Order: sequence, then structure tokens, then C-alpha cells
Amino acid sequence: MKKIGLITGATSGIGKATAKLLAENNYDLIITGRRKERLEELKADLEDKCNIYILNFDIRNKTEVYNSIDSLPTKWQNINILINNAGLALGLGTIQNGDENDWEQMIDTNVKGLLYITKKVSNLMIKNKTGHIVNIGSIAGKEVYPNGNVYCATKHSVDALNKAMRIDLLEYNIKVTAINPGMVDTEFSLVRFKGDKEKADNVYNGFTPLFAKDIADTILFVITRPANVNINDLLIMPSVQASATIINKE
Ligand code: NDP
Ligand code: 8X3
Repeated sequence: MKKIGLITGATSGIGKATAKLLAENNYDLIITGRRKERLEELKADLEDKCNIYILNFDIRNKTEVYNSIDSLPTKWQNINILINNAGLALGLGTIQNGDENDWEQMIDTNVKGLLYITKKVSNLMIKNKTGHIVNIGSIAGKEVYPNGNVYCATKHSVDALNKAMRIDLLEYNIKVTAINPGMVDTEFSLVRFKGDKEKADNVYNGFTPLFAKDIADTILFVITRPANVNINDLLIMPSVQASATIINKE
């Protein structure tokens, strides 16, 4: 039986690249996200390489998350790897002028959604006394940058939860790893700028950012370490990015 990985946010960017890489590396996959057509396309793309199970839910909706995990057929409940990847930034602005709807969506997705899925899946892992949770944090969870306030706060929360999970789950033989990327060229900026492609493209102009495949490679590395080795926390940046705001552009 292959190992089973559950990837949240597999419809795009880092999650999708990770699904492709794990499918080629002997994992069966549970892929999740809101955009059902994209999940179905990905399944069609990968099902000659591995078994794929789709869970279509909005991670902000606790009932949907809990019912989805409860609905898994018995064999799919033996999840070995949970990749907490679903997340987003919305807008860039000061606290005093911030948009409350954007704040709530970021907190509900990046923090509360991550907690809902982790609670359900960690209980399945506890039954099996084995598992590995990979939390996708960010440089924004290590530093705060101008106008990034609430997004940075959500990723600082992921940083704290990553440490907390490692303590709580230690006795159950469950590894916990954070991967914190700098700038990765995905749909992230298109979402942050609410579909403004020019603004989004501009974020990655003048330098070579990370690509989703770079983070997928890192995820594969951390989940394939020997049983006695855990990577606790990784910060991975484009070579030309020294900090959240310092980039050596051409
Ligand atoms: P993308 O926008 O390309 O992908 C985001 C994924 O999250 C999509 O699959 C989306 O699926 C899913 N998602 C968002 N909201 C929800 C929701 N409410 N319910 C379920 N799924 C949701 O961006 P990235 O691949 O870049 O982002 C992946 C992770 O990486 C995020 O946590 C992000 O914060 C983090 N990150 C990104 C960096 C970057 O520079 N790109 C750097 C550091 C960290 P769907 O819309 O179909 O629901
Ligand atoms: C995404 C990286 O620097 O745009 O988490 O916040 S950054």
C-alpha cells in the first residue's frame, strides 16, 4: 500500500505542484480545494500515476471540513502526510485603512481553516500512531513588512501552531514541519490584488523568484527523511531575496 498524502489547496500553485511531484513519487493523494473543476482536471491528469480522491470544500467552513473528512472511505482514512497549504493574502494596506472582510477571510482561511483540518486529520494519525504534518508558513511568519499586517499575523500564527503541534503530537509519533517560503510565482499575487494581472505580474518582475516546483521539491525532501529525522522549520528564499522587503532586482 502506498503512503497517502492529503494536500489542502491543490488547485493551484504550490499545492498543485506538490500533488504532481508526490504522484510521481509513490504517494496516493487526497486533493482538496474550492474549485471542483480544477480538482477534477488534476485527478484526470494524475490518475495514471496514483490513486486520487477529491474532497471539495471551503476550508473556512468547519462543518464542510469535518463532514468531508468523516466521509472518507476507510482505506483513505490512513493519511500519512497532511500538507497544510491552502491559504491566501488579500490586499496590502495599513491597519487604520484595512478592509475587515479581507482580514476575516485571511484569518478564517490561514488560521482557523488550518486548525479545523489539522484537528480532524491528526486524530486519524493518532489512531495509527504515525504521521507527518507539513505547514506552509511564510517569510511573512518570520518578519512583518509594511502593509502586510494581517497576512503577516496569520503566518506568525502558523509559525506558533507549527511549534504547538510538534509538542502536542510528539507522543503519537507524528512529525511536524514548517516550510516558510519567500516569494513564489503562483496565483498568490493575483489573489492578493483581486485579479489585477498587471499588478500581480509586477511583483515578480526584475528578478527570478521561487517557483512552485521548488517548494514541492522541498516538501518531498522533508517527508522522505528517515524515521529518526525531523526537519522542524525551514526558511527558503529566492537567491536574490535577503528578507521580506530586500530584493536585488536587475
Ligand atoms: P495560490 O493562490 O496559487 O494557491 C492557493 C491555494 O489555496 C489554492 O489551491 C486555493 O484553492 C486554496 N485556498 C484558498 N482559499 C481557500 C479556501 N477558503 N478553502 C480551500 N482552499 C483554499 O497560492 P500559493 O500556491 O502561493 O499559496 C499556497 C500557500 O503558500 C499559502 O498558504 C500561501 O500563504 C503560502 N505562501 C505563498 C508564497 C508566495 O509567494 N506565493 C510565499 C510564502 C507562503 P481554491 O481557490 O480552489 O479553493
Ligand atoms: C508570501 C510571501 O512576502 O509576499 O507569503 O508575504 S510575501
